[in-house]
Amino acid sequence: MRKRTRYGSALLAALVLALAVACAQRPANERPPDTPSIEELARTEVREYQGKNLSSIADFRENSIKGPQYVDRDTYRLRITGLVDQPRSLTYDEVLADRKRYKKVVRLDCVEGWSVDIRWEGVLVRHLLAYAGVESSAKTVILKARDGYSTSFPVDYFYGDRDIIMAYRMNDLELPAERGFPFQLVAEDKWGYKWIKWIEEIELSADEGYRGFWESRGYSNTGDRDKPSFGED
Ligand SMILES: Nc1nc2c(c(=O)[nH]1)N[C@H]1C(S)=C(S)[C@@H](COP(=O)(O)O)O[C@H]1N2
Ligand SMILES: [Mo]
Repeated sequence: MRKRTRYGSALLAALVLALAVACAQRPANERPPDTPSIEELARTEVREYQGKNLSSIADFRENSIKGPQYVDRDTYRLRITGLVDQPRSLTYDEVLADRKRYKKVVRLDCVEGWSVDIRWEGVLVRHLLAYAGVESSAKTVILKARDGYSTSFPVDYFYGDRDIIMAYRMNDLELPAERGFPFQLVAEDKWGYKWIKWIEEIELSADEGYRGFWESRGYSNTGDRDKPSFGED
């Protein structure tokens, strides 16, 4: 009797362990079972701001290099690395905590010929940079994502006239997985491929020649929306 109980609890422990391992190893591109679809979420989004229509979260064409990434809120960390005074690793809540929230309507233009006007809410990238302390030798901000995607900007881009934000909400909804949860860069004045989703690292670098995923495949490194997206620089 006692033996059987012990056997039973060992089996239970093994099952729990197997389950834990299975969960921990769920690939980020595997959709968790209880995830609402974009269409379901779209029923609760805000579609108007100051008398102007906004696009829907469902109007984007999903064409990410590895499909949507399902990032776990609890284990997520945003790392700020490289040429900084103090490398940082922030939880989702820490990124949002005590930081001023910025809201603005900004259009995303994809090089494939579609656009969306969305009301974004996020934190200022330069506040995050200041939190780590940018060294004077840093010239480039390289952003890296869960799917292996990356893109980059001169440090100055984040200190210009525009308040460049990293968004965690769109149209008054938390960013859905397909749209880059937890964070997407709102890269104003830049082509859509500069709007990196699922950001998990912000690296400060001295390498002014760095090229991200599409940039190293022929797309413009500056990615200015008023210039051709292919070739040029
Ligand atoms: N991590 C990551 N971010 C990404 C991409 C990607 O493949 N991976 N695609 C980019 C492109 S080309 C566009 S147009 C915008 C919007 O893409 P979506 O419509 O797939 O959301 O996300 C950008 N950010
Ligand atoms: Mo794009």
